[in-house]
Amino acid sequence: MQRLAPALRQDNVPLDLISLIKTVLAATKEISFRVSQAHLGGLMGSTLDENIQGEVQKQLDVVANQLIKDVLLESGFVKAISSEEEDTSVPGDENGHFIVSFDPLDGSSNIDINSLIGTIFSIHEAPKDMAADDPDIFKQAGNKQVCAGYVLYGPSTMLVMTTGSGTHFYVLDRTHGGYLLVERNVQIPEETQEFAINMSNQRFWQAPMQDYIADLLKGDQGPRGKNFNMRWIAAMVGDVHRVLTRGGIFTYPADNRNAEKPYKLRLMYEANPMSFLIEQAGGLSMTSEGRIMDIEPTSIHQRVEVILGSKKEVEACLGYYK
Ligand code: AFP
Repeated sequence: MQRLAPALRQDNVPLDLISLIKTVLAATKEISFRVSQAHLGGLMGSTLDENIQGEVQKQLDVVANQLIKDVLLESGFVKAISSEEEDTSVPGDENGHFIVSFDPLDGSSNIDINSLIGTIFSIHEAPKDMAADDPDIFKQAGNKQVCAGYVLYGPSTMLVMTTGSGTHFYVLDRTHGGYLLVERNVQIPEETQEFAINMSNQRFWQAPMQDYIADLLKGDQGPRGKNFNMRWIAAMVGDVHRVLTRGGIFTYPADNRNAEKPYKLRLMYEANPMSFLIEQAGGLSMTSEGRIMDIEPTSIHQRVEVILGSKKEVEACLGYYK
């Protein structure tokens, strides 16, 4: 099996980006170890703090954030970082070529139940004419990402990553401590009979999503003429990994639970990197109005509607919004 660096060189990834990727992944190996230690490491449960988005921070969230933040800021490759767990962007090296957005531990509510969690990251080139401490440095659309990926801390630790030459799967080989390529150019089947949505929010969705899901539930008796199965992991990394592996549609639609917060998922460190991975695997990643990666961001913690997965199923869903 190919090791990470040769696999990246085969895709003509520049050496400084390879070095940055290896830096991010060094932190994920440490997080993988800490996650596997669970109670033994004394890191279970919540801290007394909330992040800027009003969510209770778990101890592992804080530790994972600190690990990634430290390695990135010490590396010299990074001009600034932004994280789900940081209020604002954090300046790094003025001469750094890249900016990195990340969710250190996605799916925090799964930590206490020993279920799937992961780290999501998104890398852009740093604009040369902007200062490291200017938060506007992050106002770049997802279509300008040079790398995106996640590390899934499951029964095995898997890296799923793209640098724009396909989406590839790697597994962390604990015997030598490196990520090995296990599947190159993953392709999402165009059609599916599996959907992922938090059904408990059904009464809050807009009419088109209500109608779409109602038709899926009618199965072979309804207009779709086939039965659908449902899955919900409550960690986007887990749901997107299933979609990349065997197809499906995953959505966190707009809802009217809170008029000031119609969307749940974050653009910069959830939706954009996942969109890059999904599109590179032949899938679609959209809002009901257009392509997620074409959104021009207005703020670091911006939230967005997400409808992604198997091409034909995403198109079928979007058909209800026309
Ligand atoms: P946190 O990691 O911030 O707790 O949230 C995870 C997440 O943003 C995303 O990974 C899941 O798809 C979604 O929330 C789950 O949301 P529900 O709470 O509605 O199940």
